Amino acid sequence: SILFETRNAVGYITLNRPEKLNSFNREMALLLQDVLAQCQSDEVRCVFITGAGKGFSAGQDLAEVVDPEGPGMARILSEHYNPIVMAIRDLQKPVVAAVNGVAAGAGANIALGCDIVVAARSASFIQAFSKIGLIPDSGGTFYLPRLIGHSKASALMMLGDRIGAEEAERLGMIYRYFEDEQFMTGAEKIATTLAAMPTTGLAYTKKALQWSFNHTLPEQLMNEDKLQQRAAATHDFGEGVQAFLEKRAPQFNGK
Ligand code: LHQ
Repeated sequence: SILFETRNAVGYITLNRPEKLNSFNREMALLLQDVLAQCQSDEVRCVFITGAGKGFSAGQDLAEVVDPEGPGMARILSEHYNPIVMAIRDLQKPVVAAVNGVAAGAGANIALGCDIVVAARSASFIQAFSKIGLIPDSGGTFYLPRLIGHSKASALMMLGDRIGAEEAERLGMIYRYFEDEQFMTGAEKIATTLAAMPTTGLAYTKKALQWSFNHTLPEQLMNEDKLQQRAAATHDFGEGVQAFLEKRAPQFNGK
């Protein structure tokens, strides 16, 4: 239920249960954790997550929740979604969510926990949880208010409205949308561009942004200083400066 391949230093992950709109059952959640762990390899310099078929992901497979043989509520977050959200956050490289169609519930919030979220114009986002009596999970209550502000996050999470990709871009929930015909090319271009950039510098950028969620300005300035010195010690910084001075294209190796 997950496809994974590495091309041009991009780890392409495809959620692949299209007949159920790529809703997550235990198998797919554990497989996603496996492939995210494989993405720690230095050969992968950018991770790309998309969905097979017409949806991105409809969130939790609701049939599994009521299945007496299923994992049960006590395990779904701790064993399925929380490790996925943390794995995306902890990967030392950019993770791009390419939202090809509807992203609902945990499917929406896994996307929002990625570093760059792009969507096809026909894609949509639904905080579907409230409609079945649940609370938004998979990091949604952390990321969404930080992305679009408390009032909009609160309304979207309580009403469970479906919002389109254009609106999601306007709200600042996602980086941008592409027309459907240009979507895959545009999204993959972002990933291949990132995969050829200074990976370590991007990893420090990701760290510094995460740090800003719960630190003061003086702490943040100190952290920028520390990370900047580490960035300046990388091969890619040397190469970037050298290439600029020699008026040639840089050859970054990610280190
Ligand atoms: C599905 C699902 C689905 C199973 C479509 N499950 N089959 C955490 C902790 C523990 C418990 C619960 O959850 C969580 C986290 C969560 O993610 S909660 C939120 C769960 N997700 C939802 O409530 C969304 C449910 N889905 C929908 O509302 C619709 O499917 C949307 C609006 C996403 C898409 O609508 P349509 O484009 O009209 O597609 P569809 O409804 O016809 O779905 C296509 C098929 O996929 C259909 O199967 P069928 O056999 O009838 O063709 C659906 O039953 C199945 N499917 N979502 N979550």
